[in-house]
Amino acid sequence: RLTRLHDDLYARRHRGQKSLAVLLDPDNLDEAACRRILELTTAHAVDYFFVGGSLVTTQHQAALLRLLKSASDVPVVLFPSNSLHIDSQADAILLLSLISGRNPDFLIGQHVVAAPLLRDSTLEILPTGYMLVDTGRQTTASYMSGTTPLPYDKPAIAACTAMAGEQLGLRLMYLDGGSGAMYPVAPAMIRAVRQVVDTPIIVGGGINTSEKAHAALAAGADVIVIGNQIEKEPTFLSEVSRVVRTFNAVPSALLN
Ligand code: 1GP
Repeated sequence: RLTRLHDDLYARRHRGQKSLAVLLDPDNLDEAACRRILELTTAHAVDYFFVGGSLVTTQHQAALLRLLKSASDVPVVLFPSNSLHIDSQADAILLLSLISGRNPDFLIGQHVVAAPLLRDSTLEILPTGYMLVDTGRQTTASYMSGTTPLPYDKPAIAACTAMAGEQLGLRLMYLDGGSGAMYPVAPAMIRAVRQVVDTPIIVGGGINTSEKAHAALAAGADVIVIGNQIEKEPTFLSEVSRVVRTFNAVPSALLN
């Protein structure tokens, strides 16, 4: 089994190097929009493409993956909502266990169905503790998963949840306000999780300004994920990649 992306994420984490992931939702992007984003990524460092959505209603994912793999060297990571979205054209998969929720289907059920498919695929598996956070309105992810997100202002619950996830062997933690969240996960919550786990921390949902990107990274996020805002305004990519570069140019001790 490959561990290339896993090792890279941990090496970056230990160097204090921050990363940018662009989330591409096959439902929201046509080929032209995707090509436009790809053009911009050649000039502005993107570290990962995440592909997926909480509810995929079209059959565009395979074509999107084909396009990404043919036009770019950026690693492509599946961000699946269920076992139907496994596709070996990608490099890796976030094998999400929805540890903020209490729905057994998203803690282990989907994984049982996916296990033989993943065994026979070429995908690198990234076991990920996925935590949905309440950010002001019900998101597709929380509705579709039938789970209650973590309360926005309870960092201790998030910290204990992440700790439990790490103790169970999960290798990444993903704090997600959900796509198009009204506001992003609170820096206090990111900080609380940062203090208790050694895993790389991915943060996404509602990061639509440079300030919000900066706040998430300064609080301890290793990877920030941007979806909606780049779909709406692809040039946001240059702004946000500048923020990530600024972090990587300064010794991390001065920023965290
Ligand atoms: C959602 O973390 C991602 O799962 C990205 O969210 O689309 O709001 O950037 P946005």
